[in-house]
Amino acid sequence: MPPNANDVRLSIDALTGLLARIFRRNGCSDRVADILAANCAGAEAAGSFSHGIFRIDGYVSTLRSGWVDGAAEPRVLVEAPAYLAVEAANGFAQPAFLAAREAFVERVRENGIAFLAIRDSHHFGALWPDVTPLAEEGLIAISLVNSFACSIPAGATKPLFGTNPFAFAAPIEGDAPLVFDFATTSMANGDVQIAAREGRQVPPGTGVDRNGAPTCDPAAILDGGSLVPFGGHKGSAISMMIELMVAGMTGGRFSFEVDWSGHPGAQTPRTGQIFIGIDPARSGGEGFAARSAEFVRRLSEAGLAAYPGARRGRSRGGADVVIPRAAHDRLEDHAAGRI
Ligand code: NDP
Ligand code: PYC
Repeated sequence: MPPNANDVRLSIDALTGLLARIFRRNGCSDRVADILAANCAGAEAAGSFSHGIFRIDGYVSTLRSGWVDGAAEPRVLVEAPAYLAVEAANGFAQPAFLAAREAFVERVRENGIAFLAIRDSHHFGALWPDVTPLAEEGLIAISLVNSFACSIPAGATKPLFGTNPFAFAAPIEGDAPLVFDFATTSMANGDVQIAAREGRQVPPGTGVDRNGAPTCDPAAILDGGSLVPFGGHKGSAISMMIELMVAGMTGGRFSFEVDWSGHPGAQTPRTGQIFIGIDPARSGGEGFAARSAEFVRRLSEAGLAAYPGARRGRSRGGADVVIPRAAHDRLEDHAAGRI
């Protein structure tokens, strides 16, 4: 169907190319530009709008502020047979992960399980593009990232945790991997920003204002207020674990240690990221692949129209992306250096 006059339709490849031009113009190496562009275009195409083209202004301002190094060269360190570390050197996390990916997968297959700890990295995207390809290769993958202090632990009074996303991917025999990936706050900070921009209220329970009073006004949450973890003490404990696993384990910053005040315009948290990879072919007993297929068949019988990841996995690759014309023009302006 043709888009209306206020929209622009383009292929994912065309959008990726346009975004890569923006990243290159703002100091990213060709490799980093291509990796970030693919992540961002993929998120936009999949409807993960909080980490799609909405983030481009933030990427540009953070790169221009000098807070992040768009051409950083990650260094991969073998700490133990099944434990790799990556020193991201103040670059983005996705290129740091990809620098270690082959060695990580080798170690997962050799040992049945491996851990990858990335430190001194920035993650400003969705995590599912990091973990889904691992499940497509037959592995189970978990990835965790912390961000910046904008969430009040359950029972506390001040923000300490980040929005701390949690991603999980598992292969399903004969079908798309099962993948979930979400912030451990009531809402991702990006979605609060989008709600504020569009003048929409957020649901009750999303956050508090600067006085600690519950509010549905996204601007009040962003302006001195705070998000809260999802699910009360349960989500709060998961967010707490993510701080420990990501910052504690990697040597990266805790969310409360992120201080970008010396870099006006900086928006990408400088923290870390971890991956746990498991080779389910090593599990004893009945094969995981067959068990997983039976599991999703039962989910369907129980009435679930699509398990998480199925929609995106089954429609992979082909469809065009439709974006508002004003947003597209702004991307072209960024790419041409007019803004
Ligand atoms: P959502 O609350 O939108 O949840 C998304 C996940 O839940 C997806 O895996 C989705 O699967 C699944 N899902 C959604 N609805 C249902 C449902 N009704 N039944 C079953 N599963 C469902 O995610 P968030 O808004 O919290 O996060 C959005 C993105 O933001 C994530 O990709 C996350 O990584 C990213 N993020 C990144 C941060 C960073 O520091 N880099 C910080 C915070 C968030 P499906 O897509 O298949 O429907
Ligand atoms: O949307 O919560 C978010 C977020 C934080 C850092 C990157 N994205």
